[in-house]
Amino acid sequence: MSFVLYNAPQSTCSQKVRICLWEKGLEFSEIKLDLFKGDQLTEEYKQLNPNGVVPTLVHDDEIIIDSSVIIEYLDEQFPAVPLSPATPAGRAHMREWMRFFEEVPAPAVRVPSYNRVFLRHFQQMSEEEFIAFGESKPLRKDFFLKMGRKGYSDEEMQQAENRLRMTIERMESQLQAAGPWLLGEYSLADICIVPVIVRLDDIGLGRLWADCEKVGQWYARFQERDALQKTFYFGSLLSEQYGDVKIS
Ligand SMILES: N[C@@H](CCC(=O)N[C@@H](CS)C(=O)NCC(=O)O)C(=O)O
Repeated sequence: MSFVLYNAPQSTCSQKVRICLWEKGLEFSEIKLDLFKGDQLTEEYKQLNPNGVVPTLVHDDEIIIDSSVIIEYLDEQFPAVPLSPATPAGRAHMREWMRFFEEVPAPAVRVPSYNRVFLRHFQQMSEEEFIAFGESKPLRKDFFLKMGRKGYSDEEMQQAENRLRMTIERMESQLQAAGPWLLGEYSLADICIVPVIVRLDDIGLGRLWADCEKVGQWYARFQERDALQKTFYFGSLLSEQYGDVKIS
């Protein structure tokens, strides 16, 4: 049995899958893609993942794409370490959280990440290079070209921060009601959101949960997990590459 994970050290979607693999105790090899060089946009990679994004998991001959799909696949295939509730209703509630995380905080966290860190790579490109890079993106061409090389406006930054804060407030209420993990027991729902929380912490937005005691405790508990420590090997945090990122 073999697992090859095409991913990027700093990508939050990739980190979700690495955490899940480590939690399951599954050995895997990593192929690291440089997303600024466009490794994810080559024809060869798009044969594996037509969306031109990471992560992609190759399990023996099976190619699985999309981080949430991958972690649900792993959980079904390898139930010895269960990461989903035992009942259909419990699993439905877990997926409600996962879909919410995909829809709200996952896109929102890209906004401060782009403005504070990623934008500098695009500003170094010529206009032609930038347009060609945007044109080659299967999923986010229009969004990318519309954003241009100026980044998001202050209003868009504020809206993203509001969505992230709303997520954290929902987590706080849920942890108060269920706890110590989002569904009481540790599950894929926790794995789905923790890379976003790590990213916010890393880029100096930890104040978003300064008054949320339960979220703070949940995060501290996560940091003690082996799977999290292994996932965040050196180079997985933006601050380890970009010295100026931790500004509040
Ligand atoms: N829904 C997809 C989204 C994947 C995604 O957006 N990946 C980002 C990194 S977290 C990426 O590859 N970005 C490169 C690009 O947009 O060119 C998933 O969860 O796997």
